[in-house]
Amino acid sequence: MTWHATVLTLFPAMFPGPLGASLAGRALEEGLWRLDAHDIREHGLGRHRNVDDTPFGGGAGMVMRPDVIDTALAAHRAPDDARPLIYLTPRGRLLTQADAARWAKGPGLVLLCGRYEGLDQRVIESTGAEEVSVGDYVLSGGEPAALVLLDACLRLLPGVMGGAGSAEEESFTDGLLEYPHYTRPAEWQGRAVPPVLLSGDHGAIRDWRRDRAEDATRTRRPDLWAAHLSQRMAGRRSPADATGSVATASAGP
Ligand code: 6GU
Repeated sequence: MTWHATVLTLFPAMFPGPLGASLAGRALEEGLWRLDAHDIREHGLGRHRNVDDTPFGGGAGMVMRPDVIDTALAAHRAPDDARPLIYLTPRGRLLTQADAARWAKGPGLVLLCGRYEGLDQRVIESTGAEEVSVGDYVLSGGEPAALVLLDACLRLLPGVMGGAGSAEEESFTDGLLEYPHYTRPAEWQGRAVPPVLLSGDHGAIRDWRRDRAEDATRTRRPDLWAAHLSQRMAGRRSPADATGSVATASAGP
């Protein structure tokens, strides 16, 4: 089965949006993945197709009604649908590369995009939707976040990228920011390319790139650097240590 994304939104015209261009767009045309964006308003109530109401307890903004969301979900997601249901919200846990890798291996995703102040809490709970955020800033709705999440998954699908971003390269920069890149001309506006890159010494180039990746991570992203270091230490530890038994000396450098 082809990887299938279903999006529930008040703005279906935002899809595929930027994903219709470039590699994901080509892959969509080739049938390597499938996208259905549905308008939640089609399930709105009354003559005005209302989807939201004022918050109990007062306050600013509007809240999307649980009954409307539930009906929209039921219409576009079969009871036996194995795809994870994700609600895009700045209250969610932060999206990671590991999420994208896991979801890319699965059958696809159902993405629920909120507007206004968000969804009634009860329908989040009753559907078991996973709440995901794409960063610590506030967007006007979940749609751009859904596009970001989809892009992160799509580039990992077989055949979507032309074999670029190979497994070797990913393990080389495992948990690190990328090293800087250079191309012709070798000198430009008085700036030379680092000489090692012109040396033809592939061992030295590998070491230089590794150093630059580590430096960048340490200085720009101390959070990633700390995670990388603890991963590195865990990798050196024996399986017995990982289970919490008494520490023994680890082997090797
Ligand atoms: Cl998923 N939604 C909105 N509205 N804002 C966000 C977000 C999501 N992730 C970061 N900011």
